[in-house]
Amino acid sequence: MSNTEYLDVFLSVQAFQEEELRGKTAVIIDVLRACSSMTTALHNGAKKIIPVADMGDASKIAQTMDAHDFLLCGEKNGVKIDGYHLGNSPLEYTEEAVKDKTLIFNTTNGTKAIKKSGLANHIYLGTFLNQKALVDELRDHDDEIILICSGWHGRQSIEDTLFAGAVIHDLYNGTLPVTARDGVKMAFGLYEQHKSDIEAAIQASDHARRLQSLEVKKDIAFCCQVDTFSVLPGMKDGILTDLNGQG
Ligand code: 3SL
Repeated sequence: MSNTEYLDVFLSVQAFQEEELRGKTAVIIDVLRACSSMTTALHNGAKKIIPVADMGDASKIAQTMDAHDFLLCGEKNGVKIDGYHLGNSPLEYTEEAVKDKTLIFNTTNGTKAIKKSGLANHIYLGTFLNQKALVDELRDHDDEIILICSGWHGRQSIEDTLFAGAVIHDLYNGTLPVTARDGVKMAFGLYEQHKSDIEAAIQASDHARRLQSLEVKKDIAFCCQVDTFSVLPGMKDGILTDLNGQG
């Protein structure tokens, strides 16, 4: 990528207005754990994912579907929502659990970021798990790309900003032009500082501490794996599928 005018980073869901994404390419980042769970689910054969903003929308969609075809998935305060089939640990999204199912997905920050990006021309999910698949796709784009860090309740998160920095590092082959935008420079700088041990930086994050208190420590190491899957989760008409179709 040469033109620095065409890349920016928003550090949380509350850091942008929907109109700012009109006609652009949006990458939704929620490393811990929503995007990692959805990426894992598509790799393991989930038919499609319907991200929703809240439990009410999830229920309305579920009522229109055959009970055998869908799973209600997601969390509130990091814990599986009562009455849902699955929570938000990527380790739950096994082939046995999700193959050929439609997942109705509702989380605290990640699915809200997806829904807020509806005016974008292209919407992808980005995680360390599918980093190369995402970067390979972005290299083919000549439109404006916005990396959207889901963060936590409007605040920035180290894990999401680090992944944005990893994508920026790859897109610019490790050398950032001085004309890069502030958010791009911040994410790139954070990545340069921690690229030798990403997991250590994320294990020391605010969100990792929240997850450790919920006894889901294994999720953190899983979400820090790089290029584990070749899936490219992409949105069309409100539905996420694997655009690489390989799973
Ligand atoms: O914020 C979200 O969307 C979730 O990823 C948060 S949690 O990891 O399930 O707590």
